[in-house]
Amino acid sequence: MKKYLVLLAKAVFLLSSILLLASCAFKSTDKLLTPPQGSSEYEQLQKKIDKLIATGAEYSPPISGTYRQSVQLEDIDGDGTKEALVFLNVPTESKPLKIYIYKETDGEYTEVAVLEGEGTNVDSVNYIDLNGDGALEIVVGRQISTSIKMLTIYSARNLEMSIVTSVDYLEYSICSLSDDESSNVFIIKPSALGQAKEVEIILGMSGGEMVSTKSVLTRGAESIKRIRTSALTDGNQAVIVEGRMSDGSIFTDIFTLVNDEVKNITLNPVKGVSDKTLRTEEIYCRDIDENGIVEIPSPVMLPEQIEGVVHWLIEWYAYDSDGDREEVVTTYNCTNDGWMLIIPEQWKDKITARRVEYVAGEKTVIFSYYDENDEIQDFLAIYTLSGENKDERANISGRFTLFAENEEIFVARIYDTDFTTKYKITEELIKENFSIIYSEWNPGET
Ligand SMILES: [Ca+2]
Ligand SMILES: [Ca+2]
Repeated sequence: MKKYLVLLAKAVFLLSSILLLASCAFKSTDKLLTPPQGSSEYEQLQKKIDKLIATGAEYSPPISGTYRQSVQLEDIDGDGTKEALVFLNVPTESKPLKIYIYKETDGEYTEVAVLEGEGTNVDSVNYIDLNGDGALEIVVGRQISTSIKMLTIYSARNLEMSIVTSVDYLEYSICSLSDDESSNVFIIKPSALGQAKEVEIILGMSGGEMVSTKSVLTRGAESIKRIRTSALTDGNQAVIVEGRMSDGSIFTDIFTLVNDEVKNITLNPVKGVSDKTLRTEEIYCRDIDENGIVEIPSPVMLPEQIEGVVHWLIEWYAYDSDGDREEVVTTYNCTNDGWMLIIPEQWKDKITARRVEYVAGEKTVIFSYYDENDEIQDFLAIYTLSGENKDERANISGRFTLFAENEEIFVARIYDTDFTTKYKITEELIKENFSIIYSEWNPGET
C-alpha cells in the first residue's frame, strides 16, 4: 500500500510537470501543481510524508473543484516561495482531515502548521486573497456527513494560521464582485424547513475583522444547479444562481453588490421569489449573443400543432443592477438536435413549430404561420441529417446547407408563401440566424 501511495505521489508530481509543459499555451499556471526545483527537496519532503503515512495517515485530496492534488504548492504567505500543502486523512483521530503545511527554506521543508477538521473528505480547497495584502486565505470545504458540509476560511498571514470564519454550506463559489477586483466568497447556506436559504458573501477583512453581507435565495429553492458570475448591462459584476424549485420549475437569482450590501435583484420582495425567471423548461442562462453579459432565458409557449407536444420560443433578458431587464434576442432552441435559430421580432405571435422524423437520419423542425383563415401554413423547415446518404439528402432540390460537420449536416428549405414574401425570408437570413448550440458549461464550476 505504502509503495503504491509513494508511486501515486510521484505520479502526481510527474503529471503536474506534464501539465506544466502543456500549460505553456495557457496563461494561468498558478492553479497547477509545480514540481519543486530540485529532487533532493522533494525526496526530503516525501520522507516527511512517508513518516506520517507509516503512522496510519492516508492521502486524501479534495474530491471536487480546481485543486485536487494530494500535494499542492502555493505561496500562501506571499513571500515569493511556495509552501507545500499535504492533504491527509488520519482515520483514528477525532479531527481526521489534516492539511500539513511545509515551508521551504534553503532546500529544506519544515512543518509550520496543520489545519485540522472533522469529516469524511475535503470537498474542495481554494486559495484567494480576501483583503489584498498578498498573503492568501485558504478556503476549505469539508464533507462532515452525507448532508452536512462545513466551510472554513483560514488566514495565512505570516504563516500564523487563524480561522477567519467557519460556516455550514450547501454550495460556495469564489467570485469578484467588488470594484477593487479582490476575491469574495459566495456561500449558500442550508435553511430551516420552509425558510428561504441564506446567501452570505464574505467581502474581505478590515482590521483583522471579516466583513460580510447577507441576502436570501428564492423562497422554495430546493436544489442548486449552477453558480456563475457575469457582468450586468451597467458593468457591475453579479453572481447568478440557478436551480430547481420544489415544484420542479427552474429559477434564477441574480446577486450584486450595492454599497457593499448584497442584493438579490431578481427577487420579488412581496413573494420572496424571483418570479419573472421561473420556467418549466430546463434551460439555463448563457451569453446568447457572446458580448460578455450572460442572459436569462424566459420561455414563451408556442400554440400546439400536435396535441400535448409543446414547443417554445426563448426570450433572453439582460439585467442591470436595479433588476430592470431588457430583451436581447428571441430564439428557437432545438436542444434535441443541437441548434438554435434567432427568431425575428415580426415572426413572434404568428408562428408555431413541430418536429418530425419521417425517415431515419432525418430530423426535421417545421415552422408554420397562421394565414388569414387561421389555417396552418408551413414556411420553413430545418433538417438535421445524418447517416450514409446525408450528402445526397442535403442536395435535394430546394434545400440549402446551414452547417456541416463530420457526423451531421444541417440544411433548410424555405417554402414559397405570403409570410415568406411579407417578411423577406431569404437563405441569407436563415443562414445568419442559425447556429449550433455549444455547451459553454465549464465542469470546474459548481
Ligand atoms: Ca511562501
Ligand atoms: Ca450576452
